[in-house]
Parts: sequence; structure tokens; C-alpha cells
Amino acid sequence: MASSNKNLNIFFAKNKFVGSFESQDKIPLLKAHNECCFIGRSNVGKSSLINVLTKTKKLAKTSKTPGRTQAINIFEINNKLNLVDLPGYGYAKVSKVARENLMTLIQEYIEYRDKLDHVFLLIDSKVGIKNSDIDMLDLLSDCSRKFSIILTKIDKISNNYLEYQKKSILSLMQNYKKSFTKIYQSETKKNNGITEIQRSIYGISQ
Ligand SMILES: Nc1nc2c(ncn2[C@@H]2O[C@H](COP(=O)(O)OP(=O)(O)OP(=O)(O)O)[C@@H](O)[C@H]2O)c(=O)[nH]1
Ligand SMILES: [Mg+2]
Repeated sequence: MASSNKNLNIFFAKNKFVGSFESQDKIPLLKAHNECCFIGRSNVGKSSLINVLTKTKKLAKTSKTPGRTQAINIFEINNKLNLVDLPGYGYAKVSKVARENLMTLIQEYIEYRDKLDHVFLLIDSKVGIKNSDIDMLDLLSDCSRKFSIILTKIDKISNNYLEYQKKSILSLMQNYKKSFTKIYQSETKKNNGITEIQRSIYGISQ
């Protein structure tokens, strides 16, 4: 039903904020939906992408300043699926303790969340993969979590550079064959790549 662009937009337009939780064990018992989450370095564009996917301006809070999202934010799509916005990692300008606390929150969510079906790991296409991303890839692989990569902010780079980034990431993915699923791209101004990501998430809801 929802394979066309228009139907996907209709599917995602029915959404609501479920709640914001400071740790995995504080999430109450929710409807038994499959869940997918967005993780990535701070400022990579996780919250912005959730807004574009759902055609809302303010479902997820975004900011120019890294470190905007500080908790596990759960959104329900079409009464069928949970979409989860997580805090970013790797932001140098917060204290070591604050950084470690956020990392623990992310780790425990990835490790223990029963309903988590798929992880979208966002990478800024201009910045590429950093050591903190490798740590996250290792965690996903250790926890046997299926994941896809989304190269974000592709409006900031040339097509050639985008191809180069994709190739180098695909080559790195040789190390994560069991968990890696697919690579996507996105930009939130002209909605490039958005339909493909919607389709993938729609698939998780079925
Ligand atoms: N040029 C460009 N900027 C983008 C794009 N997506 C997001 N941004 C900008 O990147 C900044 C960070 O976006 P957020 O969505 O708040 O990033 P986040 O990953 O949720 O950040 P944290 O919550 O701090 O981890 C904002 O200024 C956005 O406007 C994009 O596709 N292109
Ligand atoms: Mg955010």
C-alpha cells in the first residue's frame, strides 16, 4: 500500500511523541511495536531527519549547537512502529562525566532494548567516519544489531565526494558483514533520499 511517495508521506504524517526517557530501564511498557533508532555523532542531523521523514517541523527538537538531544525520545508512527531519537556522541565540548553518561545511555539502549529491530547510524557525509563511530559500529556488531548507514547533509558535498565516501564506507563494512544492511543518503532541504529511508522504515513496521 505505502510504496508510493504519497502513500509513504501519509503513513508517516500520522505520528505522535510518546515520551522522553533518561535511560533504557525507565521506558515504561509500551505497545508492542517494532522499533528503529537513529544514532550518530552530535550534530550529524538525527533529529532533523526525523522531522523530514514525518513531514513535521518540530516533532524532534533540533539545534545548531551540538548536544541538543539529551534523552531517549520515542515517537510513534501510524500506531505501528516506534522511531527513536537518541543523543549524539563524540561532542568534545561537554564534560567527560556528561559524555560518559550519554554513552552509557546509548550503550544500554542498544544492548537491552527488546523491541529494537533496526539501527540507523548517521554519518555526516562531509566529515566521514571518526573513531567514535568505529566504537559504535563495534558495539552494534557485538550486540548483533542489524544496522544501516545514512550519509547526511549531502547538500554540502560534491557528487564525486559522495561516491568516494560511499566506497570507503562500503569497504569498511567488510568488517561488519553480519550486521550491515544498506547505505542511504539524505539532505533535509530538498528531501533528497528521504523516500528510500521512509520505505525502509515502513518495511520494519510490517
Ligand atoms: N546543510 C544541511 N544541514 C543540516 C541537514 N540536516 C541537519 N542539518 C543541520 O545540522 C544541525 C544539527 O541538526 P540536528 O538534527 O539537531 O542534529 P542531531 O544529530 O540531532 O544533534 P544532537 O541532538 O546534538 O546529537 C542543525 O543546524 C540542522 O539544521 C542537512 O541535510 N543539510
Ligand atoms: Mg538531536
